[in-house]
Amino acid sequence: MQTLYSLYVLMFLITFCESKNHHLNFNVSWVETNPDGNFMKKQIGVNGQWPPPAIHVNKNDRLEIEVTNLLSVLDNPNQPHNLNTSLHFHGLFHNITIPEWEQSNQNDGPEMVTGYGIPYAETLLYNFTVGDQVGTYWYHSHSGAQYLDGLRNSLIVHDVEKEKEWGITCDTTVTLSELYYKNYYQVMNKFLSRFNPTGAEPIPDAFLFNDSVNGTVNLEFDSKHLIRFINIGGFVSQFIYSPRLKFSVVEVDGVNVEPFETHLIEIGTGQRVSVIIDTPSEAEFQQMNHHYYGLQFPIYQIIAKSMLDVIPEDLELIKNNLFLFPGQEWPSAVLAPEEPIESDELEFDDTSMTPLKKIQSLGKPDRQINLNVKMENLGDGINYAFFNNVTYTAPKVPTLLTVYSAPEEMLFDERIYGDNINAYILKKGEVVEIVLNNDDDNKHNFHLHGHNFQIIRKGETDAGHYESELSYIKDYASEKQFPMIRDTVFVEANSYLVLRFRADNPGVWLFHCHIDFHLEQGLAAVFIEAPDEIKKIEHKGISKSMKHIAEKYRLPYAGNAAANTKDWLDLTKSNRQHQPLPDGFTLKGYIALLISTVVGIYGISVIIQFGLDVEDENDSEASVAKNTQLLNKLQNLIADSN
Ligand SMILES: *[C@@H]1O[C@H](CO)[C@@H](O)[C@H](O)[C@H]1NC(C)=O
Ligand SMILES: *[C@@H]1O[C@H](CO)[C@@H](O)[C@H](O)[C@H]1NC(C)=O
Ligand SMILES: *[C@@H]1O[C@H](CO)[C@@H](O)[C@H](O)[C@H]1NC(C)=O
Ligand SMILES: *[C@@H]1O[C@H](CO)[C@@H](O)[C@H](O)[C@H]1NC(C)=O
Ligand SMILES: *[C@@H]1O[C@H](CO)[C@@H](O)[C@H](O)[C@H]1NC(C)=O
Ligand SMILES: *[C@@H]1O[C@H](CO)[C@@H](O)[C@H](O)[C@H]1NC(C)=O
Ligand SMILES: *[C@@H]1O[C@H](CO)[C@@H](O)[C@H](O)[C@H]1NC(C)=O
Ligand SMILES: [Cu+2]
Repeated sequence: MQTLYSLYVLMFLITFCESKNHHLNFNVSWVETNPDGNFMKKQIGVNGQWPPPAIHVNKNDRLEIEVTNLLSVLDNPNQPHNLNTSLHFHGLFHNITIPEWEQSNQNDGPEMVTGYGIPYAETLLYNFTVGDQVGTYWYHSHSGAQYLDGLRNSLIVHDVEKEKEWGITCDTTVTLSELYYKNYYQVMNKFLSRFNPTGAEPIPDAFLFNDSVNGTVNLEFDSKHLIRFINIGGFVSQFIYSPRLKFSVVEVDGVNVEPFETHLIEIGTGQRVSVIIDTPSEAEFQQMNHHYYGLQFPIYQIIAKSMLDVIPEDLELIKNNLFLFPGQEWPSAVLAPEEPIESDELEFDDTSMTPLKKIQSLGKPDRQINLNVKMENLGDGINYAFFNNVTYTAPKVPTLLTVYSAPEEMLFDERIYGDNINAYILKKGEVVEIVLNNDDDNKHNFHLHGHNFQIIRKGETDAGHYESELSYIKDYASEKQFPMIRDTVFVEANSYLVLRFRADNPGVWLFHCHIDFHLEQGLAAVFIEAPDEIKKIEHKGISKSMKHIAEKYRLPYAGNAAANTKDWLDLTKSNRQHQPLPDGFTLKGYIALLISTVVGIYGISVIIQFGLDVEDENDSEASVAKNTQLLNKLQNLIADSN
């Protein structure tokens, strides 16, 4: 399967010598692709190839990646304007406190958090060491929802000793993602629109298995295979179900775990789960003729259907892929699962796993941060996502550049970072507890940059709010002694999460939902960790290549969130979210208004043609979802007639 897409850079050198420098040039440009065999789509590739290269390095290696933005309108005429790009290295800590590592927080990458995006025809250098981190990571654009167009792939940090200890002879990666036939800015325009008042997420056109379909994973007899599954998509969670060969989960999000045996894993966007398969000998294999599967060894890729608002009839939610043993070929038909599968009923409990390295629960927090998640419309009719009452609205100066430029005495004053980014200042060394209550009836998966965290509590679906006062008065003995640690975790619908980490990594770190649509709706907070240390260690400030970009494009690289360098507490010119909808203006009322507008312009026939429930007094979820879908169609109609 991969022969078509096998043009990638492989830099994995099994060497036992000291750390190595990997210098890469990434020319980022549009590439014609057809990953599912059904649609030619312009996607974002690197050096003329898509998918972008899988990066393989060893522990302690350094990566120098020079990224040049060549996203030309000539190569993709539907591009509305010049697009920025950027890279983020999901799961890597970029620890600046170790002088020998010589690296900057600027390498983390999200636009307007640690720097500016890379404009067309400009180049930015990312230069960092992976340090002592090992395992499965990935990189992706962090400019809007851009990575939905393919600028993402795996970043594997090999730990040669560990791989020897596991006794593996094969090590491969399988990425999971979704494919939209439209380009990301088109998808986003339609999504973040007053014609989509319920915030219904766009439905993917296809789902990919290692950037293709009908995937195969070749196995050898009598050997141990490591398979690193990564969800590099931007929306739905996916399950991998292997009814015949058992998985032994050994690594989750770069954290080695006590081997956990299962046939089913779940991987939300941003998450990684690595498994070992201990394969049969050839003789054993011959005996494995199953009453239903025969000698087929399926890998079912199951889409978490509850996350989709509307399910088109022709969208396959269970995809067939196969393990192939030597001599086997792709059969004329792959068998469906023996028992019917309902994705809503599947469960993979990550909290029941235990990290291999015994790290005690961090115990009583020094600091508690309460974040309540909700989705709501603002006065512009668009559906936004909020932590508490704030939807992340990018500041005028990237937050890290505010840290670099602020006077010493202002650094710990939350106000300078702006009142619309959910800024939280953390003190060096304190134990931080995030209590996240999800008031939305969808599940979300949250990712913290610069850290992984202990999962202290994870409520079941509809468990409601976590009683946060309890965490101070209860005895911590009831907590799991060695809680699970990872960097991206689900909160179930109408439920809660309690996470803890130690603020031992000075930097400006984004905490956000890894469903890219929700991030674009503003579901993000910014942790400004030990700003005094950042300023001291990174006294050189903005990098040469970033400064060049800022100067050329007249972008401010000093000042508070409003780019004010004179009065640090004057934020009058900062970016702010829209005003709320007027009181008593409900979602249903909003839909009714839209419908009457549409009727006004196009007449009732359009409504009838689309079967919109104008008189529908029923505001059940199903009816709202249906109307939303129809409104989307109407919006297209309006767009087409313009
Ligand atoms: C994948 O398999 C399906 C079902 O057998 C087939 O219809 C389709 O053409 C295949 N697609 C590709 C790209 O191989
Ligand atoms: C990147 O593009 C530049 C300018 O078009 C070209 O000179 C360079 O060789 C390209 N680099 C790679 C690695 O393709
Ligand atoms: C990357 O950073 C290292 C450490 O500071 C430095 O030695 C090296 O020259 C840098 N690479 C480039 C291409 O500037
Ligand atoms: C690209 O980034 C520059 C700053 O780097 C910013 O001024 C501009 O608005 C961005 N453009 C887009 C399309 O996001
Ligand atoms: C998946 O694709 C990557 C390249 O992006 C390749 O290295 C890997 O071997 C592929 N995995 C399988 C199972 O073929
Ligand atoms: C959010 O609520 C707080 C406290 O009620 C208030 O001070 C702040 O101005 C509000 N922010 C926004 C953006 O509405
Ligand atoms: C960063 O490095 C320091 C050592 O200087 C260490 O104590 C800390 O745990 C590291 N932080 C992370 C997140 O790895
Ligand atoms: Cu979300």
